[in-house]
Amino acid sequence: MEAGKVESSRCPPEELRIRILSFDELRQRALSVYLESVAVPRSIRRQGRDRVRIMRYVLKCERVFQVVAAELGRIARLPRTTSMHPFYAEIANIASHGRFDEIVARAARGVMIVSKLWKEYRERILSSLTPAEAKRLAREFVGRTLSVARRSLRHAELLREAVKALRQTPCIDTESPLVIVAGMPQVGKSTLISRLSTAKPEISPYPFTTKHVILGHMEVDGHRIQLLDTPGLLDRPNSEMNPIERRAAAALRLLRAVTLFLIDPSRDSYYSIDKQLRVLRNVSEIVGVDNLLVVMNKVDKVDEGRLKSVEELVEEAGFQVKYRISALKGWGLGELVRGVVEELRRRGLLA
Ligand SMILES: Nc1nc2c(ncn2[C@@H]2O[C@H](COP(=O)(O)OP(=O)(O)OP(=O)(O)O)[C@@H](O)[C@H]2O)c(=O)[nH]1
Ligand SMILES: [Mg+2]
Repeated sequence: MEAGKVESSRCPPEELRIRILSFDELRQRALSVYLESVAVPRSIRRQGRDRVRIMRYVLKCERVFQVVAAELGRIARLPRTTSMHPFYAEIANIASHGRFDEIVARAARGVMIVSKLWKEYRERILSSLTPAEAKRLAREFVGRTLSVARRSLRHAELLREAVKALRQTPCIDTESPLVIVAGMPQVGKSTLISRLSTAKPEISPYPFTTKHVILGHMEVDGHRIQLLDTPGLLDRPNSEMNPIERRAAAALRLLRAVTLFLIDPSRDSYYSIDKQLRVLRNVSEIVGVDNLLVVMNKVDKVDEGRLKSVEELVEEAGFQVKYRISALKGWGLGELVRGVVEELRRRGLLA
């Protein structure tokens, strides 16, 4: 890929479909290949027993080198976040505490070092005068190679988390229209997504039920529209968010979309209206007030008086409730979908 060119595909890179071994797993593999018996070619066998024994150490060390270099090489070939779409780069960095590229680079350095070591020890073991000397050098080589592997895999755990998080992130086509559903935990985002789209996310009365962004599709007038369910957001700055909230914030910040902000107006809502309005303000700062539609959900639970008073509070905060819906009962969804399509058109995101 050219320098500075960003991956145009919006899927997590294919190369991420690898399993990353821990250092202990790699050491076990390396030691078990070292202990396996090796067949020495006939040409060497003619050179006498000592030569055969020396050659066995060369072949054993070669296998250890191959196992370690292959494993570090697989990591070293992972794409850097700089070549990923910014949304996927952010998902990788959230899980790896911003160290994804550093860990990949560390593995690449590890490959270089073990390759150099192998070149050096191969010569030295081959020139051993006795099998005892070859054995000592072989052990030294294995010890040094494993210590490079240990250093190279120091933060492999974080990389494993990042690969897992990326694999759990759906392919989002940014050339096609996208609608993001956001709001505090428990306002009914997943219920709405499951009503409107092909996605069937988990729904429960516990906050942070949704932990990753989830993509669904709906067909309207022959158009395929993507709907993205997001984890709930709390009222706090990005630096204090947990990784689950940060994934929602990343979607809002880095994907071009129309955002539906859901409010739960009920008296027993999980979070107060005050808190929900503070989060609304934060979200509007991220996506821009023009890219946001405020939607009142759960209207099946509240009387008209309560709805009016919550709407007034929303207005006092500088916003306007555009739609009243009940995702659970399916109320108001036709009007909401028509409004969303209109909004996508207005913003040039739909033909
Ligand atoms: N009465 C009523 N309950 C609803 C409505 N929509 C959602 N709920 C309930 O609210 C609870 C939370 O719903 P979810 O869809 O999981 O909410 P969420 O916003 O995705 O929650 P997180 O994933 O935790 O952020 C569930 O018990 C739903 O049944 C609605 O329109 N009316
Ligand atoms: Mg949810």
